[in-house]
Amino acid sequence: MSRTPFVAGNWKMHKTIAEAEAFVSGLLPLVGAVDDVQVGVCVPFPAIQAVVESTRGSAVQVYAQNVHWAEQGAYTGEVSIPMLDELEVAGVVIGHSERRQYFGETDADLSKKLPAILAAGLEPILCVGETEAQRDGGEMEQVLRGQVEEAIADVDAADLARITIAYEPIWAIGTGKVATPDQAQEACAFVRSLVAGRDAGAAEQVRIQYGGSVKPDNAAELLALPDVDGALVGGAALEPQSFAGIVEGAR
Ligand code: G2H
Repeated sequence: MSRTPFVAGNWKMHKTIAEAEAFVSGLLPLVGAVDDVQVGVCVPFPAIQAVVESTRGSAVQVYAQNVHWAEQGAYTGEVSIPMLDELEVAGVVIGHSERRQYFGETDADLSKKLPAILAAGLEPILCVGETEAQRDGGEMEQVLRGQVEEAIADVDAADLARITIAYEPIWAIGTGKVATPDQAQEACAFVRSLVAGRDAGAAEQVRIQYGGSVKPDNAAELLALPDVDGALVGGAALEPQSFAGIVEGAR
C-alpha cells in the first residue's frame, strides 16, 4: 500500500515568535506548495498561533510538542487538547525521548494521551526508541514492544491508522550518529509488526518515521526504505534550506 511520506521538523525548545516567523518566511517558498509529502513543524507553545497564521493556506502543518490528557484541571504548567484544538494545530508529538528522560513521561501517560488526542480529531506522533545500552544488550525489540503496545492499548482499532509512530533510537538523537539503513528498516518494520498485532489493516496504513540525526544528505536513502514513511527531524529542521532538503529527499 502506498503511504504519503510525512516529514516533520521538531524545533524542540528553539525559536522565539520572531524567529519562527522568519523561518516560515524562508520555508514557504521552498515547500509551501508540496503536495506529495506531508510537511509539519512541531512548534513551542508560545509561537504556535503565529506559525498557524503564517502557514495558513500552505502545505505546512503545525504540531505541538506535548499535551495533557485531561480536558481541564489543576495541572499547573500543562496544556490541554481543547487549548491546542482552538489554536488549529494539526496534531501533537508525544513521548519524545527528551520528555521521557527529563520530564518523566511514561508509557502509561501516553496510553491516556493517545485516545484523547484521536478523539479530538488531532493527529498524534508517538515517539519510541531504545538507548544504546538496550540495543547493545539485545533488548531493542523488547523495549519497542513495551512502548508501542502500552501506548496504543486503549486506542480503538478504527483509530490506529491515524497515529504516526516515530522510531528514534536514543543513541542517534542529536549525536550525528545516524542509524544505518538496515538498522532503521529493521526497527521500523518491527514497529509496524507491533501495530499489526492489534490490526493488520491499520499496520499497512500507519506511517512510521525515522528520527535521529536526519540530514539533507542522508534523508533520501533512509526515506526510500520500505517501512520508513518519513522523518522526524531536530537539528537539521531549524533552518529552512536544510529542512526543505530533507522534504525533497522524501519525494
Ligand atoms: C530526534 C530528532 C528530532 P535530531 O530527537 O526528534 O532530533 O534530528 O537533532 O537528532
